[in-house]
Amino acid sequence: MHLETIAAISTAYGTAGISVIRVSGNDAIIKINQIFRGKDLTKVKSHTVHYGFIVDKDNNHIDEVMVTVLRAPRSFTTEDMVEIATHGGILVTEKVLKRVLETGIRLAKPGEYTERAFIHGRIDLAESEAVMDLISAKNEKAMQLAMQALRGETTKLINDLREELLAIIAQIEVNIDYPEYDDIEALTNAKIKPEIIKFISKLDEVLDESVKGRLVREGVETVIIGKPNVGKSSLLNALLKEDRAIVTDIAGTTRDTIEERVNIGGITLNLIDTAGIRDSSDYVEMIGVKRSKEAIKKAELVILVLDASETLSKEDERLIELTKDKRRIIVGNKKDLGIKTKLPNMLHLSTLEKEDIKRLEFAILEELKLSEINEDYKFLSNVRHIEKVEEAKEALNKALAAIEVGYPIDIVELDIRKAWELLGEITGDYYAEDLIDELFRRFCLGK
Ligand SMILES: Nc1nc2c(ncn2[C@@H]2O[C@H](COP(=O)(O)OP(=O)(O)OP(=O)(O)O)[C@@H](O)[C@H]2O)c(=O)[nH]1
Ligand SMILES: [Mg+2]
Repeated sequence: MHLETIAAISTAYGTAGISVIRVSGNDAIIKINQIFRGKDLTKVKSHTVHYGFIVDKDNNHIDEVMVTVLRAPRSFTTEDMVEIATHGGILVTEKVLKRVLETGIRLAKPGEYTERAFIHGRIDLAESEAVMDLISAKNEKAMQLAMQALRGETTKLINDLREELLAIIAQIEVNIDYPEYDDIEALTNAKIKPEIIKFISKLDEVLDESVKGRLVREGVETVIIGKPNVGKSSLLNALLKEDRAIVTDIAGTTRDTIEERVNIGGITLNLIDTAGIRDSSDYVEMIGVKRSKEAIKKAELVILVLDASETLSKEDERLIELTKDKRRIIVGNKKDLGIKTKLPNMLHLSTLEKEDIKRLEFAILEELKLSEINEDYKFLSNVRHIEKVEEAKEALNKALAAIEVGYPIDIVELDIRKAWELLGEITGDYYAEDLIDELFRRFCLGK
């Protein structure tokens, strides 16, 4: 397939030690050779680096550069590639790029290098998206997940699932050609139906596990709530390991929500400290309390702080009730003052004790069940992939419904095939042009 030769600045825009301009396509080496003074690049071996100068039309030096030559197919795009390392600096880099484009090379679109790797079959769609996920990973775990997908583990998971579905389809086909059962109903009810049910439960498993993937990528919305003065802000500071929120012994110190990101065992928590909740006549505090309640609604994890050195108050009980359906951790704070309140699952601690904070961090990971995330790769972290699995599940539920009402087997088969195709859209075995376009344009320029 012949595609135009493209170029773009692949390093971040700004002043830096060096910048890299990437060129890819059939004419990459010949064209860059025309504006390069140094060795004859058309003659050098692949994967070698060469010192020289990029020159303008009058042979004046624009910049002193190092040029890497990568010959097809051993490059990121599988095309001939040249990477020009210029002196960092916006002006110099742009001048060199302008000169590169003067040779007739076109400016690359965002994600076009990765798109080419996909078009040429070096990576599949799921792997391309993993490249993007890797670039935008905000924490260690998200990075690990993207790396796993990049190594092809998403592809393997999906291909295995598709294989199973294909086996079901094959059974139907065989039975249409060589009927083992006298009537269709016997076949669908005895064989196909239980297999679809089993397959749906497998998809459910993947979907359940995938929630973790999303939490890892996007961070976990975590809200700290409790009565005034129980030590919520102290807890926020302890988790952040800095004095972010104001702590005083005056009830009602925190009046508005405070948001901070904190990294726990490679997981990002979007931590929100709230105004203490109580019935109040203070207008400002009332608004704060309202926000706290909203924060609880949105939260994926609630840390409910109680003062364990006192007995439970009505407000405490209300908060316990209010958060009972949430993923939550109940903290019994101020244990150094003596413990008067004990509840099942209550984690007694003091915000002043480093060891206690470590125990809390561990409890958070346990609660999110994210501590063992690496062991088994049975989930997806990319939102588009998750949606496709959900759609496949819908199609299979339709197939089941069709069996229920006694539709002919070839009608049932249509829905099963649909599910098979939908799963194929994850790896790009099935795809629409505009999907590909849209996906790759989300990349950054030069990738
Ligand atoms: N003894 C003891 N005091 C604590 C502990 N944690 C916090 N405190 C104290 O409790 C008081 C209230 O702490 P804050 O962190 O401001 O409490 P808060 O829940 O954010 O209070 P509001 O913002 O008013 O709702 C401060 O005087 C803290 O020093 C602890 O573990 N033990
Ligand atoms: Mg506070």
